[in-house]
Amino acid sequence: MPAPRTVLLTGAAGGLGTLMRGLLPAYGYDLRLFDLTPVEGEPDAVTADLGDKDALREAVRGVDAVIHLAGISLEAPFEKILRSNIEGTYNLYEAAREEGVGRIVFASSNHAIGYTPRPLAGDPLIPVDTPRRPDTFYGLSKSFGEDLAQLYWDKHGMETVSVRIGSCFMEPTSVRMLSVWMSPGDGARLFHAALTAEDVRHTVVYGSSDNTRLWWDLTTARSLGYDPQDDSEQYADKLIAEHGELDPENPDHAHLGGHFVTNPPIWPY
Ligand code: NAI
Ligand code: 15L
Repeated sequence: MPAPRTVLLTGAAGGLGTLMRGLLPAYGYDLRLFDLTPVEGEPDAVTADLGDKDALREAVRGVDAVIHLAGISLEAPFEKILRSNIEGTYNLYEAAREEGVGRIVFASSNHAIGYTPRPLAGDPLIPVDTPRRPDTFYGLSKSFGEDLAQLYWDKHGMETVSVRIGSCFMEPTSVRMLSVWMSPGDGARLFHAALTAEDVRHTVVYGSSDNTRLWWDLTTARSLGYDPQDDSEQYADKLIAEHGELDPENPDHAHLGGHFVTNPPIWPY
């Protein structure tokens, strides 16, 4: 596959989309933007719902690849998750198939495996082939997305890198995030690797920086050429002084998905 240049970024108005709009053009990408919400300062962005198949078809026409970030990013009633994340992701894959787009980078989430016990000191890192254990309907939709990606590789030869993102924000804000944080710079490095690696078929990777307190195995991400540069450890003293160390008896601290297991944040719209 020739290196992609024109890339559709869905979810461009969101938190991660905004960070990536700032960082990815430096890698030489020409971004086409798509979101339900207008993208500030971007009059050419497509403002449409993932349920609008015609808009999606037009948006993917002529692009080399898609970074699919759009969707509900927290917990919500099943019917809403069904529409935006399950049907919406299916609509995107169908549009991409019909228009001959060869590569998708899918924003999966750590919440596809959120019920997995988080490793304690001395335990092995969590591998990418650990059984999926979604912690919410939201996590379930990411699990669906990964299976959809596998189906579209097996049946149609469309490639996907499913990135099980940890927490991609400017800084980690909890002790859990010391383990799962992905700096925005490393996020852009990983998306670039996922867009340009050869023969990815359907590859699942974890999306985080090279954190000292890492819970999962970054080998598969590194095999795409990802070379993380950041480590959350610089924030550890401050966060631990504020919140204390994780308590393995507390269910929020005992599972990879953190408080999504017991009391997930709810999508406000
Ligand atoms: P966000 O909630 O800030 O952005 C999501 C964007 O998707 C919003 O701009 C929203 O308008 C758009 N959207 C929602 N439903 C839509 C629909 N039906 N049609 C078109 N657009 C729609 O979320 P964030 O943090 O930017 O995350 C982006 C993606 O990455 C999401 O898929 C999320 O699940 C995933 N992710 C993010 C993580 C993070 O740390 N930021 C961690 C794990 C996964
Ligand atoms: C996610 O999947 C969410 O989209 C994001 O808002 C964070 O909550 C992140 O996981 C996390 O686990 O910190």
